[in-house]
Amino acid sequence: MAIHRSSSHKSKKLLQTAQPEPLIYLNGEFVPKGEAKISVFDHGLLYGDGVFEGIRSYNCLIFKLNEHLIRLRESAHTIMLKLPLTAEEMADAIVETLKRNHLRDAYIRVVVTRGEGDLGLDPANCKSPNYFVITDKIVLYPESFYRDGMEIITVPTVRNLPEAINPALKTLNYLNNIMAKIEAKNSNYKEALMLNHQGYVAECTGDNVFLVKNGLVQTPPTYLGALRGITRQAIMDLALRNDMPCQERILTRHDLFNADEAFLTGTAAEVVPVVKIDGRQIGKGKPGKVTRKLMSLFQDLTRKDGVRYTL
Ligand code: PXG
Repeated sequence: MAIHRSSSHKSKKLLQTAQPEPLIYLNGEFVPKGEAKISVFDHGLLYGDGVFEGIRSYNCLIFKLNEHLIRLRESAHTIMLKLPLTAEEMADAIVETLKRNHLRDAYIRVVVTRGEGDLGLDPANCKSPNYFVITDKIVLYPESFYRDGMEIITVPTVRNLPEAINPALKTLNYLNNIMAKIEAKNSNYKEALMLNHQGYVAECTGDNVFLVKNGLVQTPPTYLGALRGITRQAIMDLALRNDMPCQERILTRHDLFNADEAFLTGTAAEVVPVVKIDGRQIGKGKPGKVTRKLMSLFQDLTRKDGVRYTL
């Protein structure tokens, strides 16, 4: 037993020298992942009280950084959480974290919690927010989804009511989406379509939804219960700039089932074609022409548009 332990300890050490631990920017300092810890009394953990953003960089270009930082500020403003850093300071922290971790292509997670406090909901218990930036590799859907399209399923969990926890807020309270994800996975699907309380299409657990019908690109208005996705906005802009009419429309499942094409958008997913929903084939059952065009335009955009950094 002792021999086994010491040998596994040694191999771990060897691995560590080969690959240093990622650095996390935590409350103004860079700390190795293993030491990046916050209190069990943090209200982000105790109550989901905090905000976050998920951002990507492509070949040393941070995509839509400003838009993400604006959304972070707006989420924080609504929950009356004063951000400890200005947008410029946050941008600098993100760039520095990417540099220190030598990442050209990354998934960037920015989190600000209410901070450490007493037990009890009152945020006034918390003296100062905890904030951190994680930069990591991004895990994508399998390549086959982008080539052949994916299948999704509508789940029973209804999207949060905008009058309760508005889905426009990117808060640490993601259980609504997690429940939907669990339900999709219980049925062996990777993504869930969520409806709002009136039965209209809202969004997926971490992606916005689009359809194409008779050449018109459509996505639900966010007031029905969806995040104002930054990829969603980029796709709407790209469509309009490239002579593809695009509108916000109130959509039902029926509209989706009978669309010519459908796709999802999100920072993690980018643009992913959907070819089957609740067992109904969408269009010809393979990624459509408009979807493929938008995927390609989006890819071009991520390669030329963004905040540049050097390693
Ligand atoms: N809806 C919801 C509920 C989201 O959380 C989107 C739509 C797409 O928005 P953007 O701005 O990314 O186009 C999101 C974003 C992850 C992950 O780790 C999730 C998101 C973004 C990045 C990473 O699962 N969700």
